[in-house]
Amino acid sequence: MSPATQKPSGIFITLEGGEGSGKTTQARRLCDWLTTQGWQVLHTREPGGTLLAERVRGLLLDHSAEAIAPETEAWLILAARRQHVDHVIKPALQQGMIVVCDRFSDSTIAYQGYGRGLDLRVLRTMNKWATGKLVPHLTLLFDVPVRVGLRRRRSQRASQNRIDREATQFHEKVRAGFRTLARQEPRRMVVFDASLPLESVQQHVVTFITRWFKRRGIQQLQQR
Ligand code: Z5A
Repeated sequence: MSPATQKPSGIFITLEGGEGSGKTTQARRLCDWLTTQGWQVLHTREPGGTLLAERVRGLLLDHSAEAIAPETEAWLILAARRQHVDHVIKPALQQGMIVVCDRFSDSTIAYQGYGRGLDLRVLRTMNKWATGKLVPHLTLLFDVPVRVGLRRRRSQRASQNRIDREATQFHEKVRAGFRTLARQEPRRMVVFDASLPLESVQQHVVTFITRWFKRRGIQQLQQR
């Protein structure tokens, strides 16, 4: 059986949001907190997470490369996802770990679908194919006004990657796309106000996750 068809037993949490929403910072802090709680945690990201997928990430974000068609962009991201799922995410879940992933399939719907205008139905089918139908147990969406996120991003980095450089209108569509997804799947996707100070956002995340675990009786898993 290929790794993508085995039933996983760990917990899969993804973090999503637009540029400068703070999800990378929150992912790191969440992993640290989960580790102090005694969990075995894998922190990973998309595009990326394997040697091959990180190379694809480099191609995708390089603004000096040739122009990339939206369809090419989608195929590259999905190819990287399959590698990541098969070689990193599913094996970790099968070991009972908590996998915390910075971006996953919702980013494809938000960026390539709502942002670039590719057909959402086609992207959903491709996502299923790339993930072997793996869906996160929980997705934390960090929502921040585009101008705030872009300002944070610019103050953080001297150079901008290919997708950062898109017009504000593109980032607005991506944000609206994420918010639509959260409305469509409220049980899986939880929205956090990422314009709050960093420490407050982190506190909201920890409080939410603690309750989420409790509701599912997940603290028992920790004893295993
Ligand atoms: N992409 C796609 O198109 N389709 C897909 O399917 C997937 C991805 C999976 C990855 O690039 C790109 O790939 C991404 C979408 C596309 N677009 N771009 N660009 P990336 O990893 O370089 O970019 P990113 O994912 O957008 O995020 P990032 O650099 O990791 O930023 P972030 O996670 O949103 O924020 P951060 O690094 O945690 O914080 C940014 C700064 O803000 C930093 O200085 C923090 O200290 C500060 N910060 C964070 N939170 C706060 C609060 N609450 N207040 C004040 N300041 C804060």
